[in-house]
Amino acid sequence: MSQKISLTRYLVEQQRMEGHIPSQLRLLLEVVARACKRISQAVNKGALGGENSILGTAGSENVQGEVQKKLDIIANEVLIEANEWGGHLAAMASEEMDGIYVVPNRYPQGEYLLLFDPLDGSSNIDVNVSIGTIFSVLKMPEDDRGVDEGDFLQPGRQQVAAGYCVYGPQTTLVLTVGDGVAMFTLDREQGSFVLIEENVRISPDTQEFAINMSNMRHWDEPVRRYIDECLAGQEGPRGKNFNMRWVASMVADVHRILCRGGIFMYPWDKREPDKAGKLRLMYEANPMSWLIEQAGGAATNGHQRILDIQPTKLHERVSVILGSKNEVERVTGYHAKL
Ligand code: P6P
Repeated sequence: MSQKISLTRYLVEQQRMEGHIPSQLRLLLEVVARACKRISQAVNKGALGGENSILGTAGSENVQGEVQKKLDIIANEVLIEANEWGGHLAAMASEEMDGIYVVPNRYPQGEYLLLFDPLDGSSNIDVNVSIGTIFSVLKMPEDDRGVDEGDFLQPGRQQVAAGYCVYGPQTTLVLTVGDGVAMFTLDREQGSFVLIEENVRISPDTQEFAINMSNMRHWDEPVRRYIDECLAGQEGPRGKNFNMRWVASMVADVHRILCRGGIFMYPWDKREPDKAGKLRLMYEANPMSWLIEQAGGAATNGHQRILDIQPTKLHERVSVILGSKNEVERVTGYHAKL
């Protein structure tokens, strides 16, 4: 039987043999993985908590103006508590927190910045559909002044690690440190993440698109053209039929694309023209775009590579078109013809 490789062993090998990651980053990623295990346990409880059920809303809103679910707050607290004392981080940023969280003085400060969406797709929590944690790691800029929000405003190409943990039929952690994409599934009997796939590759072509079709009347022309052509099927200009999926949980849609190809789009639309898009650049689009590129796919905002976008705000939003390279390039090309 082939020997099971744990996340710990994979990271030690990335540190020792590939020279890809220093020990501080390896240790940080181990802590994030342990936090995801704890979140997975909380998610799996569902309504079993009785009157202390972790389902339902927390009666508050986050900085995005979105109603917070109890699990959004629980997951955020788990990630903060797990990561603040280890000495790897200078600060953290979360979809669920207005400002950055600077590591308290009582703990040693490290050289990394951790950003996360603690529980992406939380509208699916109460109906038992896959959700997930998305994380991104940046290095502190090289200077000796204290950490502030400006230190986080780095383009996605500066990431040193990125990944997500999807809480679905399996709890699977997907990670890149710049040496391709590896997938690890949680072995609950062992209590550890076990390598199931490394060097994940996405086919450059696909017949499957993911978009929220209910927004069709609000889309810009290039997106409408692309989807209309997909819907025209083999009698249309594409000469092939397409399938559609939309989980309304980015982690689940991106995981499917990493597993079998596809294109995911959450484009700008005219409902709120001043907003670049719905999804957040720093802790959703950037980590997912790096994973997709590391697996041979592409990710743009319709006009430029997402990883080259220079952020101006921590909770900046962005239009997202990512997945199978040839399809992303086609949609981006339609935008260029505007
Ligand atoms: P809609 C979840 O709230 C999320 O941020 C992404 O995970 C998901 O792809 C998208 O929003 C779903 O948006 O408008 O379809 O509910």
